[in-house]
Amino acid sequence: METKTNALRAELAARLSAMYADEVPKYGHLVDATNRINAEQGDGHRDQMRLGGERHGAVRVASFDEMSQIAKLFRAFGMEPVGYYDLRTSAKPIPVVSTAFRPITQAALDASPFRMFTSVLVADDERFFSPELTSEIERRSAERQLFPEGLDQLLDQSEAERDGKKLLDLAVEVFHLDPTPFENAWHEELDAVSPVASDIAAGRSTHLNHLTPRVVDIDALHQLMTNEGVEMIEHIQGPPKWSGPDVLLRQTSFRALDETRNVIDSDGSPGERTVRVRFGEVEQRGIALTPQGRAKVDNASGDPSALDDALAHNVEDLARAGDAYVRFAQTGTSHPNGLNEPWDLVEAGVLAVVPITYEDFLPASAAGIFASNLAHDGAEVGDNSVRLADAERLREAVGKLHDPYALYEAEQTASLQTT
Ligand code: OOG
Ligand code: NI
Repeated sequence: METKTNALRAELAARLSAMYADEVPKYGHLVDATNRINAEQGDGHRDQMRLGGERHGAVRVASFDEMSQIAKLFRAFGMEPVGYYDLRTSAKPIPVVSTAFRPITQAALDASPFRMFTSVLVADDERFFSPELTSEIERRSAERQLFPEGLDQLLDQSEAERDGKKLLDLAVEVFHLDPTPFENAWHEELDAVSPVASDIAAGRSTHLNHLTPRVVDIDALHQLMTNEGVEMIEHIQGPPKWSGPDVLLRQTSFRALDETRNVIDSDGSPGERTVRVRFGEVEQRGIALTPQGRAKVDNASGDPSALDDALAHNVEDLARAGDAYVRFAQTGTSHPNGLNEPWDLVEAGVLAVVPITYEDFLPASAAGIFASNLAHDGAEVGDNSVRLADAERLREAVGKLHDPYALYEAEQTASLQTT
């Protein structure tokens, strides 16, 4: 069953990629530039086999009920909710909270690492929305139907009896841009609060907001796209380029492009409106860091020399210092008597360490990606403090939120049991 699910996920990624390149042609250019860089520099990369097919996507939904539906859909593709991100706490607050649906076992990640960063509009956050606006968003979103006819019933079937081809067709439809005109005045009202709110809640359904291939050298990619005349966002998000191995996640994107959408004006006449919400992103993934390692990166605040001072410069020392997660693997050298500690065995050449790739997201980068691609910032929000209650609502909506650190820790521990 797992093999079938993995194949479905790989196929979903491929189908969405083709659909998105069709809807947003510049995305095709980005994938092409990424493939050129990976072809030049990808040889010997530890995740080489996963570079070509690696994509993450992003979608946004209007309510916690819709989040539940999306969770049900992704479960059929072997994608589980991992992590909680509150995008309202950033310098430019965005009225959403998010999780990422992704495979969680190493075998599933190797088969197809496709994941979806999924955000839900917190429509009742009074820092953004008036009570009237909240009830209007809630009323309209309760009437929406994210799933095409037949999808919900299909998801209720057992995996064995489910028609995989039908599942794929219907799933792709969920993320397709709905051409139905939306009400111009309603879009405007939401847009005044945040262009993210109008993107999510003005229409009748959701759509893919971006897709993201994985590149081995994001600085080279950023430069290449710029040289080829594509406007990129100003800064690569995430830890700076430094002299040690790649850590966590770095991301950049081409700027969201103007798209024309059909609208209905208040007098009922058809019209058009330009929106700028969809873009193409690229990511470079490095080793997963422990909370301690992560704190060191956060404290370095983007300064490469501070990072050089704070972290060891090779994978083995990063892991030995408790800053990064690794898998331990047998080298074939025989095991001397009396040695049991993993690091003693590494010293003796019995075990080697292999970095565990970071599979999650970074809230500051996610907020940066959101913010750099908006036509405008939206209304000023004074208070961007944390509201934990929404983490609980998200968890209830999706059933269970996996803790990313626990997954990496378990992977590292399991590798010791098989050595
Ligand atoms: C999500 C932005 C965050 C990432 O890669 O950090 C994200 C969105 O624009 O909906 O995808
Ligand atoms: Ni993204």
